[in-house]
Amino acid sequence: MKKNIIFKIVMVLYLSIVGTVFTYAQDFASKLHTNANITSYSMPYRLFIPSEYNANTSYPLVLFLHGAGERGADNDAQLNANRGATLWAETTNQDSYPCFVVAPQCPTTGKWVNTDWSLGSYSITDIPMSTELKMVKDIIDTLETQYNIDASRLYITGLSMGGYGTWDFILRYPTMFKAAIPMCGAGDPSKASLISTLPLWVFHGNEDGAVPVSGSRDMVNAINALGFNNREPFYTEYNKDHVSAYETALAEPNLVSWLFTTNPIKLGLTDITDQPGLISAQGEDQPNLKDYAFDNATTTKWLDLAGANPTTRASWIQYQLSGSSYVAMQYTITSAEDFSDRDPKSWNLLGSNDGSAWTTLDTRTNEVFSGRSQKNSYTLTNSAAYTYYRLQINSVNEPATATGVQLAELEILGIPAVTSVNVLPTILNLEKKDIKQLYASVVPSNATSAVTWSSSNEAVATVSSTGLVTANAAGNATITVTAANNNKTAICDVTVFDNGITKFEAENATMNGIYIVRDQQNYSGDGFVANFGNVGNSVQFSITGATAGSQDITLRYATAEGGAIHLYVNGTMIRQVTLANTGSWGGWTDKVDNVTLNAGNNTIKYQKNAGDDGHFNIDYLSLKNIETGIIEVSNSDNESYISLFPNPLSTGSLSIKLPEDATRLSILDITGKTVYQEPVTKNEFLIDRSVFKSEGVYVINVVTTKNSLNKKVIVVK
Ligand SMILES: [Ca+2]
Ligand SMILES: [Ca+2]
Ligand SMILES: [Ca+2]
Repeated sequence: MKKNIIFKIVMVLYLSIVGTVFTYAQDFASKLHTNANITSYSMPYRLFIPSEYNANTSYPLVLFLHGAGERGADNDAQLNANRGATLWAETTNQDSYPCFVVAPQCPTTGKWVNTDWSLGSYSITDIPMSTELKMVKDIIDTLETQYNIDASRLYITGLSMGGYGTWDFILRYPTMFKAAIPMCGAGDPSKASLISTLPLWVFHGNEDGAVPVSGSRDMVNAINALGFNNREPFYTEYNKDHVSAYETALAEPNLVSWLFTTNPIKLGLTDITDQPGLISAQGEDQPNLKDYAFDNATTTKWLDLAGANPTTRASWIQYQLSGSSYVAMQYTITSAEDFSDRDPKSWNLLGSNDGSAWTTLDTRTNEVFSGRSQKNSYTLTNSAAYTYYRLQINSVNEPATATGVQLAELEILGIPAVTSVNVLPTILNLEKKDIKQLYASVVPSNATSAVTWSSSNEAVATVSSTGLVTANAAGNATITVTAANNNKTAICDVTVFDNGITKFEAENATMNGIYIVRDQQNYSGDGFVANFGNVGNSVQFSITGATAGSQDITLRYATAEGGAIHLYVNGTMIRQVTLANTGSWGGWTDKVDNVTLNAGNNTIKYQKNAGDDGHFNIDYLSLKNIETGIIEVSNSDNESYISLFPNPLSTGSLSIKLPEDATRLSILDITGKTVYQEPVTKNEFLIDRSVFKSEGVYVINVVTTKNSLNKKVIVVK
């Protein structure tokens, strides 16, 4: 893991020295912005001015917000770490889309958004706009007074910490930018309606270990929940880690042209007949051709005289989509401006995917158009997608007098079909009682759809309505997620083991100098920990309910280089442990050690000491003989910082108040398994009793910026 990162940094530096990035960086003027009304420091920024700049022409402007690693005062790192700023200044792109590019640099002490970027979604109400972002806005406002910049064509993009900055900026100033590209960041989903019509192309990697992918998913889901938004593209999720994801996004071939040509989003259903397609009809009569049924003008019409059935004037007209299929949900017919006897009266709306096998979507008889150029609307109950839609007209209004059938417009309204559903992960290996969150996403991402979850074997594993899997007993089960739109499914194969072990996940342990990563496959729980490069870096497991005496402890780890680390039990150094090369950073292997434990609470720590070498990914520590009937977790000394009410909990919900610097709330059952966890975005929680599956003692664990606090709650059912 660590090694991968180092390699990547070396690659980026190499490219920036010999590649094109550096060349364009030279074309950016180095500037310093001061505004004592906002802050006392001056903010460095780089400014690219279009080479053919002419003050009589107005130009668009692209603002780029860099990531945390490029903070500082050198006014250089934000240009050279990646193509986030320089992409827009590259000659080929300037030739097509001349624009200003602004790349401010955040001081090392600041953030674009004052939230911990490992936490994902946050509240813009709770977290005021940062001084740094205020300075950025002031830079843009000032540049607009100095150059001929088109205020209606301001664009914003940013990655990582700058992805947060991008969401924050557009949520606080929803009409300032014409379009935005937030990469690998997070925002405030509760405010999604503010940007419901803003064109967005959102990027994230689902192996992101720095900013959780939930940050982008939460925003995308919140925007989709507002209704059919007709965005395409909208959200691109790669099977990649943090850095690879935004580097891949910056290399998307259509990214630049998309930004400069996208227009405000039209909310609501799409008229399928406005998408590219082929029109056909049973017949048509000059000059009232079939195309005039789809030209969005009620003054023009399609008329079928010769082709119509002479008795009923029955006929048909059809629209075949050239591109992907749509789910029709509504349609409208507008009567022509003359000859009411030619109006359609009875018809079927048909759908097909091959033009020969047709499904009836709707049947109408004795419909009346109350006037000329009258639009009637009809709702469908349909979730299937089709590429062919045909209006089969069975009779006209007055067949006795009508010389044909005609209509002014046919609209078929719907949403893009879900073409596939993805579930992550696709394979789950769980120990009995493990709980694991599954994630579903639909393709294309603007094809909004409700999803449902089911298990093939609930005795082995159950799944909640939100995709939370609980392992109940040894065996196999298949979890299926189904998208209502077009009925597409995806599966996750679950294998549950019952080895009588209790897992203590490294990502829930106390960390010193290390961090949570998710960029390898097949880890247990919510991730693993890495960065054991420095002396003193450690992971410490709090073991509850241990049996006294000699015990085997099993560390699950992976390393592509091998090395050694020191093992401590209850603060005492036991021995140096060799962790052999497992062949790759995701080559998970068990390392068994024998130690002596006390009854009840123990700490087991793996720490990098002088003389140890190598980097490791550590997934979890597992033990047998963990007592499940007793819990001996001590309340933390400063337990008063966690306030629980009522305790014991017999009815209602549990009220939890946390210290101001809390970052994560977890609830563990008597075996030490996490039954509930969420990042702390507020300091008061109401936990529903359903979280506590059975009667007994539970531990409320709170991670703060300084330490990890525990407090027990007794649940009486
Ligand atoms: Ca139309
Ligand atoms: Ca027309
Ligand atoms: Ca783990």
